[in-house]
Amino acid sequence: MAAADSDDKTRAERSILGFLQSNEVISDSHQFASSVGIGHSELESVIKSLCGFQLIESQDIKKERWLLTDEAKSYALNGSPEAQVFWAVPAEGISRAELEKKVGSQIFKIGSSQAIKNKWVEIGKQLVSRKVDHVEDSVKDLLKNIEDGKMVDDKDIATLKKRKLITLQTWKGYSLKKGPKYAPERKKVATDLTREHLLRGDWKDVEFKDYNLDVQEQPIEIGYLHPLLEVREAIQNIFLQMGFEEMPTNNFVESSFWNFDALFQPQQHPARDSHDTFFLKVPSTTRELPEDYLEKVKQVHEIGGYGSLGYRYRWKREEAEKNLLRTHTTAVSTRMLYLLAQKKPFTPKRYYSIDRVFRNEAVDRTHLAEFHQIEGVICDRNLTLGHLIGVLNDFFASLGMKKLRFKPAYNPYTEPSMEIFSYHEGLDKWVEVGNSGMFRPEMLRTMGFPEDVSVIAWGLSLERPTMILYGINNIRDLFGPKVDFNLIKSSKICRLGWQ
Ligand code: FB9
Repeated sequence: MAAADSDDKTRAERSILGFLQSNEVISDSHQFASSVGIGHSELESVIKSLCGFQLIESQDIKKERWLLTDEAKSYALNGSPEAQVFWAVPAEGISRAELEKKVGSQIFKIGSSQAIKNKWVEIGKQLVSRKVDHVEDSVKDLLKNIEDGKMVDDKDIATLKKRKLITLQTWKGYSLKKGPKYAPERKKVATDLTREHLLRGDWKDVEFKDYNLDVQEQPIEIGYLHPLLEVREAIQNIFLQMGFEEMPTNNFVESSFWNFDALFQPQQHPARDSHDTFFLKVPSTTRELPEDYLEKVKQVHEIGGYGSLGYRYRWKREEAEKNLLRTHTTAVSTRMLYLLAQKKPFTPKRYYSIDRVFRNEAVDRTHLAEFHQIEGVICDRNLTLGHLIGVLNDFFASLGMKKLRFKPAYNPYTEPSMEIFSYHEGLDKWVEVGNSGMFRPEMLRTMGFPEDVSVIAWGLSLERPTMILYGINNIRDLFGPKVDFNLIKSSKICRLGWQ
C-alpha cells in the first residue's frame, strides 16, 4: 500500500510539474487528477508539499454542480410523472382507478396534480381526460441537461429543487500555477549534511532543506507538577525564607483532643458534630493521650484559669477520645506547641504546615469535603497583634498581595482573631485570603508556656490561590477524578503575582 502511494505521489508530482512546464495553469485539480488517473486526496498532499517548497502556487477553487436524486434519475429515463400520466390517458379518457393502476400510485399521485396544474388533463368524478393533444416533457429535458452538466437557468433549478428532484454537490479543488521556485523536476533537497555528502564532495551543490523553525516540537513526555503542588512549593519556599520549619502533617486521622479540646474548643461547639466533622467508626477512639495534660485541659474547659472563666460545663474524656479526620492542620500546630512547651528553657519557634484537612461541608464550585490548609505559627515572647499584622503583610506580599485589610473575626482558639482581605486588581475587589489570630492563654498556659510567651498564627487554603493563579473556575477542574491531564501538562510555571 505505502509503496503504491509513494509512487502515486511521485507520479502526481511529475505530472503537475510536467504539465506546468508547458501550460500556464492547471485550472481544476479534480479534472487534472482524473485526467492523470490519481485520486484527488493523493494529489492534494502533493500539492501541499509542492506549495511548501514554492515549486507551485495553488488557489482554492469551489466547484458545485446539481445532482439528480434517484427519483429524478427515473424521470430522466421514463419521463416526468405528469408526462407519464398524460401519455397514459387515451384520447377517450380513462377512469382514475385504471389510470392509477396503469402508471402506479407514486406516479399517479405526483403526476396527476402536476398534469392538472399544467392544464394537460382534467380529472372528473369518474373520468380522467386529456385537455391537450400533445405535451412537451420539459422536466425530463431539464433533468437530462443537468445530468449532462449543461447550464439550466435558475428558475428551472428552483422548480426542480422544490420538487426535491435535484441536490447541490460542492467540492473544493485547487487551481495550480508555477511557484517562485518552479522547476520541472523537484531537486532532491538534503535535510542533513551527512558523512556521505562530505565523502562524495557533492555537499557544495546539494540544496539543503531550510530548517522549519515553526515546526511543532515533539512533546517531551516529562513529569508535571500538579498546579496545587506548584503553588505548594512556592508557598513552602516563602515560609522557609522566613525561617519557618515544616510541621509533620502525615496523619489525616486525629483525636478530638488535639483537633478541638487542646485548642480550648468546647465539646458542644457546633463544629464538633458530625455535620461538620468526619468521625471515625474504626478505630472510633484514640488510645494514647498525655494524662496530666488532659487533666489540665479538662480543668481549663470546666473552670478556666489564667484569668479565664472556662466554659463551666462537665468536660467528657470520651468526647475528647473520639477519632476524626482532622478539620484543620491547626491540630498539628497544637501537638507541636505542646511538645515545644515541654522543652525548657523556652525557645522561640516558627512552624508551618501545608496539608489536607477534611470538613463535612456542602460541596460547591469552590468547596470540596477536603482542601489543603496552609498554616503559619510563630511562638515567641511578647508577640502582639502588631507582630501578627506585620508578618501577615510580609507573607502575603511574597504572594504578590501588597494591600491587606483586617476584619475582626472569631475563632474558638484565638483571641483576638482577624479575617484577612487583599485587594485583587484583576478581580477589582477585596478577596478574603485567610484567617488569623493569637492563640488563647487557655490553650498556651495549659500546655505549660510561661505567661510572656504568645503565639500568633494564620491560615488559608492552597486551592483558592491556585484556582485564582491558574484561572480555574471550578474546584473539580483542579482536584479530583475529573481533572483534565492537559490542564496539568499545559499549566504554566507558578508565578506568584497577584495581578
Ligand atoms: O484561602 C482563602 N482565600 C484565599 C487565599 C489566597 C488567595 O490567593 C490568591 C491568588 C493568590 C486567594 C483566596 N480563604 C481561606 C478565604 C476564603 O476562601 C474562605 O471562604 C475559605 N477558607 C477555607 C475554609 O473554608 C471553610 C479558606 C480556608 C481557610 C480558612 C481559615 C483558615 C485556613 C483555611 C485558618 C486559620 C487559622 C486561624 C487562626 C490560627 C490558625 C489558623
